[in-house]
Amino acid sequence: MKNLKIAIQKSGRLNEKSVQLLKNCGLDFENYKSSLITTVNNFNLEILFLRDDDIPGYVAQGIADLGIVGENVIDESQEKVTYLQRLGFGRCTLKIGIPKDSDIQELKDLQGKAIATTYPNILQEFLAEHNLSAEIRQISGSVEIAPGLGLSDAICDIVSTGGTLKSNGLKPFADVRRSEAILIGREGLAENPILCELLQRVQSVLRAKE
Ligand code: PRT
Ligand code: ZN
Repeated sequence: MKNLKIAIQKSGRLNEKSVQLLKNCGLDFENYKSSLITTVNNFNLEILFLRDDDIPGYVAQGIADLGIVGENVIDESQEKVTYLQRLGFGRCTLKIGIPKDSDIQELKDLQGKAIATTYPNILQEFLAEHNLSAEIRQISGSVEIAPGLGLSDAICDIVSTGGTLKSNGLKPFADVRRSEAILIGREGLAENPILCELLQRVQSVLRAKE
């Protein structure tokens, strides 16, 4: 039977837990940091190590059959993929943060303001849901310093402990969406016997953790 390919994050916050989950499923593979693809010795699976942002697109295009990636990244990508299993790690919330001394008090005060983010699509959807229009300033990182530099009135970024907001003179203002790591698949994969076996193993690993 043809091997399936699963894409996981090469390095970063989801890498270690993704590797651990696959190992806990009984999969035997070398976790080479330098190679971008590895074959599982005892299961019909190959593992691709990618930037997380590329995972939804690879799966949507069928270059990878499966992927492990944060919901925030899936939503932002707007790619069409199937949710197979919520994985319970990588939990965080995409939030709007404002300077500690900001005069923004209610959601409607965001009207016409500038908001810096690396998540322009999710933010646009959130603003539209609340009938707001704001200027979305898309930047590629270090979003939390934007208000201090006079680049924006607010930010929209991932928060987990809140420490980064605080140390940049910001406070959480509104929750945009929660996120956790998800096992995704390309469309039309549902009946695949390798996937069924893998999914059963993943679910029993998750159950054992409860
Ligand atoms: O290199 P690559 O593109 O693959 O990785 P990346 O740098 O884009 O992502 P990475 O590794 O930082 O995060 C991967 C995924 O982990 C994210 O897409 C989220 O789904 C999830 N996750 C969980 C987080 C956090 N927690 C998190 N705290 N992603 C980012 N952060 C950052 C956040 O951007 C902010 O700068 O941590 C800072 C806030 O943390 P606190 O604890 O100070 O609030
Ligand atoms: Zn990324």
